[in-house]
Amino acid sequence: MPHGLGNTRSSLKADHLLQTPDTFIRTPLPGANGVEFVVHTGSRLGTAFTQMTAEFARNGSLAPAGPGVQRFVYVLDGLVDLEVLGGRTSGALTPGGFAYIPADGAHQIRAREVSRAVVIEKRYTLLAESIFGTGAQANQPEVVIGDEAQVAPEALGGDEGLQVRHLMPDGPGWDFAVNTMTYDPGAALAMVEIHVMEHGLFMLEGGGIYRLGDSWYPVTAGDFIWMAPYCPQWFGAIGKTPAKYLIYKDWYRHPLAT
Ligand code: UGY
Ligand code: MN
Repeated sequence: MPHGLGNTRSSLKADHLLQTPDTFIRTPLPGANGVEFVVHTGSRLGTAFTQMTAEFARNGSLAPAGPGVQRFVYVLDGLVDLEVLGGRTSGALTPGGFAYIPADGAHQIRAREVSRAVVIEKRYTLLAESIFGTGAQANQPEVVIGDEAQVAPEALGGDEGLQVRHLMPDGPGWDFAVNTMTYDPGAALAMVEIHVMEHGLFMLEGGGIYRLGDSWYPVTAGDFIWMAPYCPQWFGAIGKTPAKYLIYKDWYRHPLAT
């Protein structure tokens, strides 16, 4: 029965959202042409970042990010052209390709064919607002274009079964991180994490069990998860193929920074 008699794995609680594809509703957004969005999380849910899946028709294009807003794009399917205006940089992103555009960086994103991409946006928190009483200098974020397959993995806490790829540069200039985490079948986080950072997570491959707060959920490729600050979290991979997810977190800012 298509409606499943009201059943879904999706669940919204005060400190987390599991959103499964059967509950996705598409919406247009102003300025974008030929793109439908699944807005997974954002200010309406009380998060400090926005995460969406953008579904592009051929030639579909995104509007610029808002003033002061950084953008990160990770291509899931298709072929997406990025041009950073001023002739400085451009790239053709295929699945696993990603790009970061700093706040107010003029750019164009257009799909050359039917495509799908994760789009994460966050208002930039100036370092000066976060280091109280100092005039510390830091690298200003710059455009990043990359391919996840070319990023060297690191074993998490020495566990070779759990490989992390850091897609963003790390340093005081950058106020968020996006990583992929790949779990061999049977691999798991070594601990239940409880931390100040919030997460947006998109399941790319495989599946397993996610603990969120006091609930345990079966999750699989295509699912989205939001975890609020301090949401207890743990994942164990189940199945005969690796489980992999893309995960956002706010990073490197004093908790009193706006
Ligand atoms: O980076 C993280 O906090 C990551 N280990 N969290 C997670 O996978 N839920
Ligand atoms: Mn975490």
